[in-house]
Amino acid sequence: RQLLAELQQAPELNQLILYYQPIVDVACPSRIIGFEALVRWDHPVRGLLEPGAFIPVAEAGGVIGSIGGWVLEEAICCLRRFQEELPEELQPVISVNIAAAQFLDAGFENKVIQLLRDNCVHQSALTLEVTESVALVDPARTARVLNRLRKSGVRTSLDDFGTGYSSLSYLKNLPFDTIKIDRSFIQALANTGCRSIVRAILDIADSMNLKVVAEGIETTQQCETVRLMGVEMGQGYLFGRPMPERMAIELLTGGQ
Ligand code: G
Ligand code: G
Ligand code: NA
Ligand code: MN
Repeated sequence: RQLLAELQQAPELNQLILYYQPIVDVACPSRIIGFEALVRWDHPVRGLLEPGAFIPVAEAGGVIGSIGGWVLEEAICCLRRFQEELPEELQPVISVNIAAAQFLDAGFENKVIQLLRDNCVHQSALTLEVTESVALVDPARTARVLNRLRKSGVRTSLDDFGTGYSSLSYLKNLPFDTIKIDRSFIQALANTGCRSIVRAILDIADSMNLKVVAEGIETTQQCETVRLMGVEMGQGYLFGRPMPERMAIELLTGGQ
C-alpha cells in the first residue's frame, strides 16, 4: 500500500520525530523521573500522525525494524544531549517502546549496548518497554534477552500491564524492573472492582520487588488515589502530554 511505501522511507527522509511524555514521582509531581519516547510521523500531506495511525501498519508490513531502529538511536542521542545540557541531578531516564519483531531480532541486545557505548550514555538511563503480548511471543527467549540487557545495566519495563493474557505465572520468570499499569484501570478507579485489581497488581509488584508506573493519570483525584494505594510513579495528561525534546528540557530546567 501507499502508506507502507512512504513509511519505509520516513526515517531516511527525516520525517519521524520523537515526543517525550513525563513520568513523575506521584508524591511530588514536579519531580520528573523520566520520559516515555513516543514516535510521530510528520507526513508531507497528512500532517503530524500519531503512532496509532502507522505503527500497526509498520508492524504488519514488516518495516517496524527500521522505524524501531531509528527510534532507539534517536532516543539514545537525546539522552546524550540531556547529559551534555543538564546537571546530573536533573538527568532523566528515557523509556523506549520495543515491538516484537525488534525484540526478537538476533543481535538486538548487542545493538542496544553498542548504541549506548557509541554515545557515551550510561546503560541505566535507558528503559526498554515491552508489552505482555511481546513478552509472551517466546517467553524463554524473552527472559534470556531481558537478562542480558539487565546484566549490562539497561532497565526493563512491562507495558500495558493487566490488558494482556495475564497468566501471572510467567511474570516470575521474566526479569522486569518496572510494570506499567494500563490506563484503562486508572480511568476506572471509581469502580470498586477496578480498585481491587490495581491493589492486586501492587501486591504482586511489591512481592516481586517491581517498581510501578500508573499510566493515564488525568485528574488530581486519580493521582491521589494511586499515591495512597502505594504507587510511586505516574504518567498522564495531568503531568504533561507528549512534547518535543526542547519542551522536555524546559520542563526539566524550569521546575527547579
Ligand atoms: O496513537 P497513540 O499515541 O495513542 O499510540 C500510542 C501507541 O503507540 C502506544 O501503544 C505506544 O506504545 C505505541 N508507540 C509509540 N511510539 C512507539 C515506538 O517508537 N515504537 C513502538 N513499537 N510503538 C510505539
Ligand atoms: O501503550 P502505551 O502505554 O505505550 O501508550 C501510551 C499512549 O497513551 C500514548 O499514545 C499517550 O499519548 C497516551 N496517553 C498518555 N497519557 C494519557 C492520558 O492521561 N490519557 C489518555 N487518554 N491517554 C494517554
Ligand atoms: Na509504552
Ligand atoms: Mn502503556
